[in-house]
Amino acid sequence: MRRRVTLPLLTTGVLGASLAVAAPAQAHGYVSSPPSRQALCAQNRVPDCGQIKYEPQSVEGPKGLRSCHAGIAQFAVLNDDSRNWPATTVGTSVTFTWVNTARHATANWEYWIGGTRVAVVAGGGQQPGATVSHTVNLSGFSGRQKLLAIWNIADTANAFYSCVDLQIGSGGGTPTPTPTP
Ligand SMILES: [Cu+2]
Repeated sequence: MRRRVTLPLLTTGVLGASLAVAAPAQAHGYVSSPPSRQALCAQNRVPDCGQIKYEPQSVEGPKGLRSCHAGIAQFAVLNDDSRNWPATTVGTSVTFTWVNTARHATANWEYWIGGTRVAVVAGGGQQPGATVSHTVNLSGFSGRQKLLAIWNIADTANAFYSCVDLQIGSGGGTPTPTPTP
């Protein structure tokens, strides 16, 4: 599905840019809250993201990947940890909300931190709503973490990927006081 949209864009330059703006009407899904990397790009909170800004819902690849960009070269910025992605400060219970611009029948949703699958939510092969929220228990993790959220589609070999940068812990958003000399 993604290829139909994006392959022409790679070869048509300026025309491609205008088509890309229209792309969000048709495809897929991504984590909007806490904001995923592609959401931050789409909201202009992180600059210079390239094409993903116009189609944050299009990070689609084979099931089983563990990258932020699903191996898609034009979305490689999403997998670049050196970009200093803003992290959302959260407690240990976090509600993740997906925006689904196409409501694909769902195998499940997975939430990973590093090599640990911290949560899985069954989809039952059903079509989800236009938004889906899951509350995930992240106790056992603290500090800055990169969480990978995965939406596994029931009737294709593919999944959608969203990386969410979190600052997990007791701070509750209170800045750490700066020591005075
Ligand atoms: Cu789709």
